[in-house]
Amino acid sequence: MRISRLDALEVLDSRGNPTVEVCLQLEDGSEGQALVPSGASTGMHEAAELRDGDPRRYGGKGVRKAVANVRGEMAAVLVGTDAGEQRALDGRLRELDGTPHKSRLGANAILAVSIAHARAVAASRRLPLYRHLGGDEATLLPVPCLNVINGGRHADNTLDFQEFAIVPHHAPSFAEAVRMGEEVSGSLRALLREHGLSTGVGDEGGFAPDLRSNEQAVEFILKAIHRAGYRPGSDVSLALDPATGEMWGSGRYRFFKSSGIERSSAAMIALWEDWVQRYPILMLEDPLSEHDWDGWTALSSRIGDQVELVGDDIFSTNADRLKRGILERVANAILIKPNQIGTVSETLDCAAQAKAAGYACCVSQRSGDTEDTFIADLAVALGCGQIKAGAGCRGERTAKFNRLLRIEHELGEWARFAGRAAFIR
Ligand code: 2PG
Ligand code: MG
Repeated sequence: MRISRLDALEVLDSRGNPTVEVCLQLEDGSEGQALVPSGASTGMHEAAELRDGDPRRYGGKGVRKAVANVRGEMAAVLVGTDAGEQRALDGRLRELDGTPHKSRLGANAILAVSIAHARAVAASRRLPLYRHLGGDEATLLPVPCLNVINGGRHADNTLDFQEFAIVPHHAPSFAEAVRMGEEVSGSLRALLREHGLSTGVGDEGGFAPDLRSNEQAVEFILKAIHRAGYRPGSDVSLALDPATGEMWGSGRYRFFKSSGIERSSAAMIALWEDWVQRYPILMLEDPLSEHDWDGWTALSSRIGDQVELVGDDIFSTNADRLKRGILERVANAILIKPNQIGTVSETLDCAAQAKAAGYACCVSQRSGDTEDTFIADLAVALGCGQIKAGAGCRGERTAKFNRLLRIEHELGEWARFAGRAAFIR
């Protein structure tokens, strides 16, 4: 089956920034489309997004060069050739780019082609994307982590920590978990209103109130869980992504939005030990910076048996970095973001490596996202049981939840819900 057409254009992401959309067609008429997301709190080792840098358009954020690379160089090489296996296509794209971080053609251009290819081949095989990528065993629906309070680089408020999420794990199905999550979210909205706080939302759809402290965000969420009729810890737990890479500088962590106080790595470790004791935290992502490997090792040995410690920036969905992490006993889980590495097959390989080492995987959105639902299918294909896709609010976030609701519906009695067992502790 040959690739008959490859097209691209500049469209918008949820922050109103330009991003790449690709459409790839096969000679049997099957078609795959893809839009790529973009992060705000990015790791240093992520694959490189290609932006135009022309200050006269979108403040330099245009992606016309990336689009031109798809329509020009990539189309010239791929159109008319056998669509083949995903791995072969991704290998060709990497080779064509020729740089370690996909900076020449742009990881945004490469990933869009890679995902569009996966979708076109799935369509040609008449399979849903999750089954095309994950095979017949792809029947496990992930537990959704709903990011109900936004801070850090994702909101203009007083919170240093980026994501305060709820994890409705004690549910019989994905649909029921989403319902529980939305009910807690509704209680939280009411609580914030009662306290005269803003219920406007941040980049990932969670509320973004000006609170006194990061702890207060947790306290509000725990109250909201109770008010919605659920038990914190037993029915609905917490997941935090403080994204501490954004707080890091000169070997210390600065609480840059609240107090301005700086803490050493040891003091941050003490803070997390305390929080994990006090609050029902199931998942703690990027509790330390990607530059603080020693801190990560120390933290992992201290609380790695009590909580899922997820490496986002430190691993950047990169199999080599994960390998080092496994050797140095850093974290016990990895965040999987396709655009951190830039192709579908490298994303699948990284997740497979994590699984083989006994690490949990959580598939994730980016803070600048789109209506593309690839990560929903990816989570089911991997059978990893965890996804973070923002709050159940804002179209680019609900698109993922709605896709998972449809997958669950389509699987019918074959569908299984991951529940608490998907988490490492
Ligand atoms: C994160 C992400 C997604 P960003 O840090 O995990 O929630 O944020 O896309 O800004 O890196
Ligand atoms: Mg993160």
